[in-house]
Amino acid sequence: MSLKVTFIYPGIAGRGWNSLKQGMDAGWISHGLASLSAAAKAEGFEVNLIDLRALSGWDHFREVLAERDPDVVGVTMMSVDYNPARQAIAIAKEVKPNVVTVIGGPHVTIALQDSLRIPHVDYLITGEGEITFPRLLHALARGERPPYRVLRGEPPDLDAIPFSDRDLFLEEWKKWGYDLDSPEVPFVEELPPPFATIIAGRGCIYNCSFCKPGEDYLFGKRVRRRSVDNVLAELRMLVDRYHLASFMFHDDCLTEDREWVIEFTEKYIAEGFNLPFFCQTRADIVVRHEDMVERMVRAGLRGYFIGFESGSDRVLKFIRKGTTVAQNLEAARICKKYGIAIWANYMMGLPTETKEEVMATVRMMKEIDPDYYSPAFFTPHPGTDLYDFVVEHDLSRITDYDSYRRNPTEPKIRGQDYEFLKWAMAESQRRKPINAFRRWARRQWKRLRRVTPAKVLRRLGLLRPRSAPTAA
Ligand code: B12
Ligand code: SF4
Repeated sequence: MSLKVTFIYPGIAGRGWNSLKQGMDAGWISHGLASLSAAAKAEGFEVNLIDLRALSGWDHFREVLAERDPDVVGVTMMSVDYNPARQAIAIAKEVKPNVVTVIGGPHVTIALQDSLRIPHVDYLITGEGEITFPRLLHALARGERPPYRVLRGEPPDLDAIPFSDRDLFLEEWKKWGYDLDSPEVPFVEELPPPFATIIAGRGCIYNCSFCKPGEDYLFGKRVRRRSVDNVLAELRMLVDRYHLASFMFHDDCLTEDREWVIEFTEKYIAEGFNLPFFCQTRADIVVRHEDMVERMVRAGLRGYFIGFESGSDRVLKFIRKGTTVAQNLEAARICKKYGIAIWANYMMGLPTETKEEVMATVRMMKEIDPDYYSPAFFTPHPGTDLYDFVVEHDLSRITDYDSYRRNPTEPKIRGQDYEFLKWAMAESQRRKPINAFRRWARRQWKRLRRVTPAKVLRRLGLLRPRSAPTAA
């Protein structure tokens, strides 16, 4: 018997219904589902997707789900997705009582007991799903019902699994009128469409207390990276299929593996790729490996995501970041030297953080003068050591799963003055006049360089417009 699977992407906690194309939270695919879809399709199963972000509300969801009439519903879930995931599963069982419901994703792995409390869930798969989920589908197709509700996902060989199924999302989005001709929504001017995200590996060797150890439960303590050739083959496929013009690596810290990066840049250039790309890195790595930065720029790197986090060395130590303020400033200097855009991630309102330390972050951000600011109020995420610290010290002000989103208006912990933090966050994004002027001048210069004598003559009406029809 062939089974029909409907995956559900529940990511509406951030931007809500009808929110596609509104930034990265609402314009990027879930590689978890896209990878599971590719694995299930490769084994002959019929797969489709319902992305809540593209729908208008629960009634709409109910209607679409009834039309799809799936045998199996698979839901992915970060902690922030708990409420919509729970609601989607309840509706699925209401619409079709004999549908088999399966959930997986970071929250299921990190907070299994909590996930087990969700009603109407038949199976929970922890860890990675590419091998275990199709195995479950085969069993169901044979009419078997595995006796255990919790199945431990077996980590796959990342070079052996098929590439993420981007069409799963793109085709679904198009059904609801989104006119995308890009696999994902581009988010910075340096990366033109068609744009896609790509993952070269899973896991992270670092140990920041606001992030770890949760991800170790998901992917293991070591990083498993795909071969460079496998990643390049995926890029080639993306160029052929979607005319890819730019991309972003999702890896937690791509640059942690210097040898991999060097091999990648060499082969990327040798094979004729020149697409601009962004990736995530750390300040200490940028400082320690300036030569690697230079190689990456030559290959096409246009921007780094850097977790600067704080302008206080005490706070950086407290969160086990393993970097210093001096490294943060030096990394920013190096990025500017090579013309790399800086996407600055940083936090305010950490436990034990004082107002003076927050002001140190404000000052640091003014020095760094990034191209893109990405501040957040510290949010204690389940599965992290800092979450446990917050719980132990009775500091949490999070009353609902929705508050795990990075919402800069929502108080997250006790002992912080959120009015002050809101002000500090805004102030951290106010550029020094000299920096603002430099940026303005650079923009004007860029604009001026685009002006050609022909354009000036056209403006003055002395030259025929380029698109004007010629006389027959
Ligand atoms: C890219 C990314 C994003 C992107 C895109 C997210 C997306 N659509 O997937 C953006 C920037 C939008 C984002 C936002 C956020 N993110 Co994020 N993100 C990541 C990152 C770096 C990569 C995700 C990824 O593609 N992984 C690779 C895929 C293959 O893994 P996967 O999705 O986990 O899927 C595998 C398994 O989980 C499992 N699985 C997954 N789903 C299902 C479903 C079924 C049915 C089954 C059987 C199995 C299964 O099988 C999959 C294949 O093996 C991860 C860290 C990481 N390295 O994973 C953090 C991570 C997922 N994000 C995290 C967080 C906290 C957030 C935010 C809440 C941050 C914030 N405060 O704003 C927001 C939430 C956005 C929202 N929905 O409102 C946390 C989640 C922690 C938690 N407790 O849930 C992570 C783990 C980072 C961390 N270490 O803290 N994120
Ligand atoms: S914050 Fe970044 S560098 Fe630190 S452990 Fe998490 S993914 Fe790794």
